[in-house]
Amino acid sequence: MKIHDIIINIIKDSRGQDTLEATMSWDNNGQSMSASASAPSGKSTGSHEAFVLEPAKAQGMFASIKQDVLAKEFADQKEFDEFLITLDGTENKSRLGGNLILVLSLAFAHIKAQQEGKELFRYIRDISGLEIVGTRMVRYPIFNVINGGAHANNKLDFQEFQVIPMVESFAEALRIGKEFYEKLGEAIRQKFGAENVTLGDEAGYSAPFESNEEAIALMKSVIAANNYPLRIGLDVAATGFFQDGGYMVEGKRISAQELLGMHYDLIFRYNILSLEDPFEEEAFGDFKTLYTRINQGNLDAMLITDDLTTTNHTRLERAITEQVGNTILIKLNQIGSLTETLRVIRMAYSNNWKVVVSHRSGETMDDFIADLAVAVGAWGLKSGAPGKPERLVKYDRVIAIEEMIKQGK
Ligand code: 2PG
Ligand code: MG
Repeated sequence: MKIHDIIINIIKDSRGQDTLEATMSWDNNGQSMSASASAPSGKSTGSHEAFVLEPAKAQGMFASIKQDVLAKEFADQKEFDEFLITLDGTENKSRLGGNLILVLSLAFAHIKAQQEGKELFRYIRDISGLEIVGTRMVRYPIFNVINGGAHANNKLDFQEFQVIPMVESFAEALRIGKEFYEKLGEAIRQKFGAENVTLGDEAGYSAPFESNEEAIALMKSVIAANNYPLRIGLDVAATGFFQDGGYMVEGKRISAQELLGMHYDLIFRYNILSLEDPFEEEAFGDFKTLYTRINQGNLDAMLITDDLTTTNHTRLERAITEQVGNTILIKLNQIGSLTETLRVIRMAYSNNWKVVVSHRSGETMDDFIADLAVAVGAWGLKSGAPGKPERLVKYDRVIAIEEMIKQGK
């Protein structure tokens, strides 16, 4: 694949912050074709994530390598990504920037899919090295309907309070998710007064809840009142309230042991389906203790690692060896290229782990993660509440793909 031109622009993300967008063009027998990709950004970032280079600096950096990239011909995605990774030469992509490498990697995937005459999800599936049977889709959307932690200005320590529709079709799941989101909004406004309710970074509600459990209990009451087929999930994002060896929960410092008891109790009483980052990003041992107790108690809760594993092969290897959970959160920009992301997913699957593909709290209108989630047959796609365009485009793209697959495309 010969790239004709690449332009790196700076655009705004959903928080109004600068981020990178790459537009790549190629020559299709005299006709110019192009595609763009942009980088999201996290707020509760793990320390082991790829380095984010300030967008203006990344633009300058790109200017210095542009001719090298355009001069080469790339056989495939792997060759392209590895070329950039080698050019960068650092452990965490700090020279070129993980964000710069990522937008280039994703834009390349788009134009390579164009060249091969494939939809993006088909292209990703074909290069993934995974054996996904038939038309297996992403299984569940995960809607973050109440925002706390770093994503909202309220007292909630936990970052994300989610619902997951237990239905077959993704379109039906989205319909239920939207309906629940509206009903929950009414209940929250009624409880706290409309003037005290806002939206957090991921379009979930933010309100003056006194405790994490109060938020969960309200969700549960709306689910029960309407008989929705919804299970509850949480992203605790515990690194965010880990201080001097303890966890600051509801104004009190508690130990890992006490937090573990709190998690187990919530899982048990609210039939929680998924629990992400219940402890801080280095607490492999505490993850393992909780995971063991979940299994011993025969609870069907999934334990998801995000900041603990940061879509990183070495971190996942350790998590698997130490048996700390059963699901990895996948974020392209934590590692910084499509090739490395697919490698992590292969490793997860070959060790019977599940995969949840995720957005970031600072997002753009780029819907690449929807194609990725479908391509790898992810268990879940986490893209916030169905309430803001940058969140909805991802869910809508899955539904569009679902239609294409039905029509045999
Ligand atoms: C998370 C993410 C996305 P952020 O912790 O899972 O919801 O948040 O992008 O701020 O790291
Ligand atoms: Mg998380």
